[in-house]
Amino acid sequence: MNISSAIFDCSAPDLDSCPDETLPEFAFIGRSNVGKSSLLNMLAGELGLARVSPTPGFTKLINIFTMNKTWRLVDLPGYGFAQVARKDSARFNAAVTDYLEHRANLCMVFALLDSGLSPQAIDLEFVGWLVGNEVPFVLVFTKTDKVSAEMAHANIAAFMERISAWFEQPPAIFTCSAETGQGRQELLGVIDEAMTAIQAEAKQAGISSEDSAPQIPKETRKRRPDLNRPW
Ligand SMILES: Nc1nc2c(ncn2[C@@H]2O[C@H](COP(=O)(O)OP(=O)(O)OP(=O)(O)O)[C@@H](O)[C@H]2O)c(=O)[nH]1
Ligand SMILES: [Mg+2]
Repeated sequence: MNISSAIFDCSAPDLDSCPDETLPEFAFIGRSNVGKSSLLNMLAGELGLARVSPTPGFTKLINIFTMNKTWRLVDLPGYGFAQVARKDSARFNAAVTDYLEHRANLCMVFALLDSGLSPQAIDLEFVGWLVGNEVPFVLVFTKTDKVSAEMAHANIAAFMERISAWFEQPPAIFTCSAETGQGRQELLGVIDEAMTAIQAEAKQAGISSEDSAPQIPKETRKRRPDLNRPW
């Protein structure tokens, strides 16, 4: 997939301030500093699109970018940043959980984990939350340029071992580096595949609307039972 245009749309403090739900969205979530904003820039092919910082807790709003005029990337505030957690007295940012639970045009979440770290309690807790709330997600292990392939492999295997009992079918796993661009084609492939499925869904919905309610494929319904997609 080629990215022909990447445009900053808006920064929203909460779900109600997000733009209309007409375009499919793909969101990045993970611990503060894991590399969400950097990965967004890497996929977009534009270094300065989302703001990156070595200071954890840098992204504080829901930042939305429109890609190729047809879908959006969403940079979410990270979790696990001590000061934010203390102030809000909540483990995870309420605007983020609200967005993940209720955004009807959310197609896929990229749940980011640091490939250089052994399984972290807060990441396990968050992935458990995604599973419990039936949010569709893939796992993306970041910063592969900073760690040996053996170490990354061991950390990924340890994480998968910890979560394996939660699924019949484990989530797809990807690795990436915002420094080297590793993983870019694979992650754009996830978006491409989802967009193709959505286009098919929309076509089917259009055809079937003459004599019955728009049909959402069974697989999609299974993932998000209450989802009422806008397309
Ligand atoms: N070596 C290396 N550094 C990275 C990579 N991705 C991000 N970083 C660095 O990690 C730091 C945090 O990156 P961000 O992209 O701002 O992380 P974030 O997850 O958006 O962080 P918050 O907005 O605070 O939640 C920055 O100093 C980045 O330059 C990577 O793939 N490789
Ligand atoms: Mg950020």
